[in-house]
Amino acid sequence: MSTSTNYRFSFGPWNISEGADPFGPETRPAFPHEEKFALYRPLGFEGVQFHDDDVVPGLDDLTADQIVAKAAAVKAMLANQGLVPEFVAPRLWFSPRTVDGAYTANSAGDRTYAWERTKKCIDIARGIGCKVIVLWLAREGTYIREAKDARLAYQRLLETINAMLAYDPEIEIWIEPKPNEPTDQAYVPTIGHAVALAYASDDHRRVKGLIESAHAILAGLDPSDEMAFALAHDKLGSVHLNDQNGLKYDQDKNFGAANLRVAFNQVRVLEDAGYGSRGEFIGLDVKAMRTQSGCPVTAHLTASREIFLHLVDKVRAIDSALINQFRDARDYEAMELYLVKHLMGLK
Ligand code: 3MF
Ligand code: MG
Repeated sequence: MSTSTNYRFSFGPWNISEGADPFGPETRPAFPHEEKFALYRPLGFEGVQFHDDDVVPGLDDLTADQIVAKAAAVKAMLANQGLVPEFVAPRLWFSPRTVDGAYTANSAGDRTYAWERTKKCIDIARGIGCKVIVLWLAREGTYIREAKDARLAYQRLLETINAMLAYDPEIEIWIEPKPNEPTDQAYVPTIGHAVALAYASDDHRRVKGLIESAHAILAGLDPSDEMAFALAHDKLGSVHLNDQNGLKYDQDKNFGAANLRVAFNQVRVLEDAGYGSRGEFIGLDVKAMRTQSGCPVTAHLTASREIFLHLVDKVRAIDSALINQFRDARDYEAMELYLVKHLMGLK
């Protein structure tokens, strides 16, 4: 069943980047961070995804008062621009104190740093009027299995989630699973792992997931089935739509650019579930190609949004009576031909 959701879109300021990769430096000048926010509305975006230090740069070196003051200024800026903060994520992968992970680090001192940083992240979210913390558990995993006690690591993740729920009774936590990169193996590789953690927590209604297309593909899974699983549990907080060309480094390609049918199915699953009707965002996490010149680069954002909206039209134009006939007859060959021709714009 198709809905008529009016989708609203979000991205994070890191999506306007300078083209550096592990093998080479920036290829474009930096566009000033504070000026990125004026781009959102004209590009068709309303929601801003934040890392904690996108709101308060250098927060490790600031006092609590300084952090509160900066968050208040960002809140006012967002209001002026007509923007909504979608979530704040603690950047727990950059510091020398998170080299071996954050909540699952073997070092008690590093775990303490991670918790202090997480509380600051929650304070920042509160300061900008946002009730969602996203946990991309970047370094919660291992390069070699023997490095950590994996059972203990899961307990530590659960303890952290419970401590966050208790620290602020109003926040939701959305876990963004990813199977690898930067670690060899991550502890929360799929939405199933995230949902298990949610149900084990002290208040599962406040623990959900954020599914990134590329991360699901890296786990060898179909993003649309991952989304459907989360939706079946009412645990799809948001999405990071993008694309990924096979099992290689996390590419964050434009939505639909590598596999249109996989993208179509994500849109179909979201549409069928009425995703977005309660204000959920269509979040993008897409990276401009290194070869692209200009400053700021935004074509990858508008392209991904445009492709999403075209796919919404495609989903709404499906002949569902015909699909049901094919299902009843168990004629999936005919169903597939119909769908591929539909995607190609053929009758
Ligand atoms: C890593 C990611 C991250 C997260 C972001 C918000 C750079 O693969 O997808 O984007 O989405 O940190 O949690
Ligand atoms: Mg992401």
